[in-house]
Amino acid sequence: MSMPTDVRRRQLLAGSAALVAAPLAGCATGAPTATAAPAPVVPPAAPAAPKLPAYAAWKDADSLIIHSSSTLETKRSSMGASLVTPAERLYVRNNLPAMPESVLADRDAWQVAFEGVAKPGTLTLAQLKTIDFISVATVLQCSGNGRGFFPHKPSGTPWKVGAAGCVIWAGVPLKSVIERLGGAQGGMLYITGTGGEKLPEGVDPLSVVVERSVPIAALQDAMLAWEMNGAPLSVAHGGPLRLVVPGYQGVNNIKYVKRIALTPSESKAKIMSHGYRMTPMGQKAEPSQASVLLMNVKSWINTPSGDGKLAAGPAQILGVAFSGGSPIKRVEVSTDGGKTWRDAKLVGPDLGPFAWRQFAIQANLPAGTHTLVSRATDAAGQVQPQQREENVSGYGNNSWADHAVTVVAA
Ligand SMILES: Nc1nc2c(c(=O)[nH]1)N[C@H]1C(S)=C(S)[C@@H](COP(=O)(O)O)O[C@H]1N2
Ligand SMILES: [Mo]
Repeated sequence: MSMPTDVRRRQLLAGSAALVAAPLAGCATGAPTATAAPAPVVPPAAPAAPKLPAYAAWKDADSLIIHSSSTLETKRSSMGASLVTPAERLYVRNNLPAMPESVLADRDAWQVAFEGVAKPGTLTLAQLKTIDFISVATVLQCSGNGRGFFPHKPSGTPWKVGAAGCVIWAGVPLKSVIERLGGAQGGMLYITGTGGEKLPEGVDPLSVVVERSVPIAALQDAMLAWEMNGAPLSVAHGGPLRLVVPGYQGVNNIKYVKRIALTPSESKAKIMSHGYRMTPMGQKAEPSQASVLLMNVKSWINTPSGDGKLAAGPAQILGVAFSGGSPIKRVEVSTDGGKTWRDAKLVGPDLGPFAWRQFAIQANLPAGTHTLVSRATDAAGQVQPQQREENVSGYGNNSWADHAVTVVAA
């Protein structure tokens, strides 16, 4: 089913009460859409268009898979081919309901408490802006990106490739703020960031607060960002102020950051102690298991996306590759599911080790079915593996086989 048809049909049917009540099975059925039946035709299994949540109403719904009001995924076919992901298409993931729009009423008045430094205290965003400045491009990726390819169907959003984007931040280096506050107190091993969401009442705050600790070495690159892609940070992406830890998995990039503490140990919050752990199959999550910290080397193809028709013959294959802060050195592409490989060209601007690199390669795709895969290697010599690392919650999937695009050229 081609996308424009789908979109038109959704528009045609929007507002139909009968449709809203219909089962959401349409896309998977492969039901023909180009029948010559007389109008009005309401295909029995037509999908109701899920709506964007209010805090993200400005996003481009056609580019997104709306899993829920707190999980929006960029379609593979909407990743674009010019490096930076537009905010309108960038994925969203909220563990707690997004903060109200009112937090943006007076951005400069936003306060952050700093602890574990020689001179602890609270600084406003206005004050933070006077300390120093940095702008960095990073890949923002949920550690559950690719969960949808795990055969055991872990609980959580079944993201495929679109819980990731490459964006440009502007803000202040955290290091400069810490220096301004007299430097770290002795014995501090972690940077612990706390989200500003209002917590539900009647539950242990540690069971719900979004608070993550990253090794203090991350101070080298960490920043407090108030702008993304040239615009003041939206509530959807953590405005007015967000902790950005370049190279680290999404969850470590704390939105609405209200507290930064240098700490001798990891946060006791559940999202740190038991959430986001690489729990081996058949086991329970425990603090002793690896936490999702640095991103691993990964790439995938976005064009062709597998949606729509592909004309047999010469084709342009495009995709993205990144690692957790080591530059991408090489991307190989295979059009036969990994039997034979050729080196792709790295193209487009190089926005540094935390951004993704685009790659391109021309291929001849005769009529038939082709399995397109890509495999990235970073400057540290890490090679994207064929297989995912199995784990209970489906984190860290960088398997090249799982990210294959199957196309039928005709
Ligand atoms: N305060 C706060 N920060 C948060 C979260 C959250 O729920 N609350 N979710 C985390 C997770 S799991 C991810 S993947 C990213 C998502 O960032 P985005 O919604 O801007 O794409 O934010 C992280 N930071
Ligand atoms: Mo995430």
